[in-house]
Amino acid sequence: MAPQQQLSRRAHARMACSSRVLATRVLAVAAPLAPPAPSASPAPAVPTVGISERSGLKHLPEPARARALDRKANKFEKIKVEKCGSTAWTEVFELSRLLQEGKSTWEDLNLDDVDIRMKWAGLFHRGKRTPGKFMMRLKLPNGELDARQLRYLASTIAPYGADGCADITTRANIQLRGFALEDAESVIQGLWDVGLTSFQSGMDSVRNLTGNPIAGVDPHELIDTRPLLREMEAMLFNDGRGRQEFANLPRKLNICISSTRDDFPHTHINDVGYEAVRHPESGEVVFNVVVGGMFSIKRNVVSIPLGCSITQQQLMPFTEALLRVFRDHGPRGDRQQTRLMYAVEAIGVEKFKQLIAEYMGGAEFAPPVHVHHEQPWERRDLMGVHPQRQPGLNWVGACVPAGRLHAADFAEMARVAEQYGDGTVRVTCEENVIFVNVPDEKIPAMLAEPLFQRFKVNPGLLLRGMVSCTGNQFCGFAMVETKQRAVRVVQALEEQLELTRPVRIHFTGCPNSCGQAQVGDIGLMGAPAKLDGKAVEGFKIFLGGKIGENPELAKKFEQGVPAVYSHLIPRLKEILIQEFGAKEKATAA
Ligand code: SRM
Ligand code: SF4
Repeated sequence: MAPQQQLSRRAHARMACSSRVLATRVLAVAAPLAPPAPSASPAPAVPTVGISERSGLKHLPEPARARALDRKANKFEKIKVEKCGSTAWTEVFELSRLLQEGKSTWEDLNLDDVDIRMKWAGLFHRGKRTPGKFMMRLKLPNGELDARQLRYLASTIAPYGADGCADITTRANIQLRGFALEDAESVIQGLWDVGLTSFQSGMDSVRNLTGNPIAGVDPHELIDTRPLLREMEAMLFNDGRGRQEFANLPRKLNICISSTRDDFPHTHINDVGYEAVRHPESGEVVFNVVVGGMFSIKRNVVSIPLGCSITQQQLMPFTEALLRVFRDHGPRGDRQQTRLMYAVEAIGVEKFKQLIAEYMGGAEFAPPVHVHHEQPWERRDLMGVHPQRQPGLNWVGACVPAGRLHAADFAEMARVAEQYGDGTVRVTCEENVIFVNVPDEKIPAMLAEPLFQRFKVNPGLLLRGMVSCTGNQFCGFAMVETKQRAVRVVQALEEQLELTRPVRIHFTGCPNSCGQAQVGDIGLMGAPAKLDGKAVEGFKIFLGGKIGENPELAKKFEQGVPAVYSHLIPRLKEILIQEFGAKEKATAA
């Protein structure tokens, strides 16, 4: 029976099954795939007597254990108590093999494994839109990929034909689409072989680590964020094999390191932001710590200073200790109130900092470093050709409309990166791609490559700043289609308007705001609307997001705007004319 049919049957079963467990075949608990993770600071002892090997309680010390068991704990805590998300990565190979060999069927599967726990292995069942197919989210510290990895990614989605595509994400990462669970083993193994991983990219774990997309070639950076983020990734996730100790956080956690005044990775909307600053006395580069930035359905808030700076030597143990404090002391009740900001607010900033110091064995932190700049700094535009700090070399930023990629694109990016650059690329939080280390003399031939007909190095003033989340093509939360609509709307606006400055338009399919509507000059968030008295797909409009130095979140401007082109395009035209100085093109009048 096709997974689609099985799933609809299973969907009915889900409603009838109060225990939420359908498994008729219980998979044996596989041995952990790798040795224990390296540890920068000692973990508190966790008593495990009487707790099953598979329970999420196994890695939780008190008082987190009590919170996870509390009757007010949210449903995901109950799912984790029953069986830890880390089992998804210890079982996924066996599961995939059993399915492939016909020794197991979709009907044998545990629904919580398929729809929830697999996310710890980076496998997201797209049950609502494409039943039976999975999205695989990678981990890509600093958004960096080399040609071998790009070619491998092409090979993973190519077999799925029209279903196989990929997206650059708003956390400078890659998501692959179209997978059958049967293929998980070979793809994950293949990712490891080329130095990539999908483990711990979803659910209550740390998301992709973001940094400066032009790290190492940037004339203005204070520090190269790549080695720091690679080390952090290796430490937090056991070299991509998964670290069970951090598989049961109260909620997801976003971490970034910013090394320039541009704040490319948006420290203000990350749960943990490390802002590189040069200490005026020692000359050393240290990190001011900000915490608690987040978007959600219930709350959108920028991060607050933790009131300290840390040294480069403290960066890894500090991060590890912060995660343990969050794991052990973070709230596990109402799911909408479990992000880091809630933990910091409940514990108090000073006490939270003190706990981190204690978990580090009595560390001391310096006060934050205040840096005064005489001149304001305009956040740099990464599109186009730019001289690197290495004389004679350039980085080339190209616009990938809405971040959508296909197998052939990965292969072309690999070829172009090798032929003209150093064989590597970086993907950005704006869902674009950057080629690095291109010698001056190779620029003209490189720009003549067919790839740049589609991925333009000098896109229009709207397209260059356009961002879009996944939307209803694949995402079950979406209230609207986003990616195709974003490209079409922006194209129409560029055809009809004369713009004098870039305007960043962010499309996001629902209030989770993965497309960061509150970050855009204009933010469009999927929301209900009515047209001629009938419910239609619509948007809430936000205006005035500022990024870089002194960031601000966009504010709600209007709601209930129908998403149909005949309404949306004229309304956006008016906004661009009234608020952003655009003019109607003479030919379009
Ligand atoms: Fe997100 C959940 C896609 C960045 C806030 N996000 C989801 C899920 C996993 C929901 C689901 O299971 O379908 C979406 C998967 C759709 C799909 O098929 O692609 C999804 N989020 C994305 C991506 C792919 C959007 C994109 O097109 O780029 C981004 C993947 C980043 C990555 O590589 O890891 C993505 N999500 C974000 C961001 C932006 C950021 O990190 O700067 C946010 C807002 C910032 C934040 O997290 O504070 C974001 N996503 C959410 C939330 C709301 C979190 C909350 O605290 O309530 C959810 C819902 C949830 O976690 O329950 C969510
Ligand atoms: Fe899905 Fe909503 Fe996130 Fe868009 S914003 S990817 S629709 S959860």
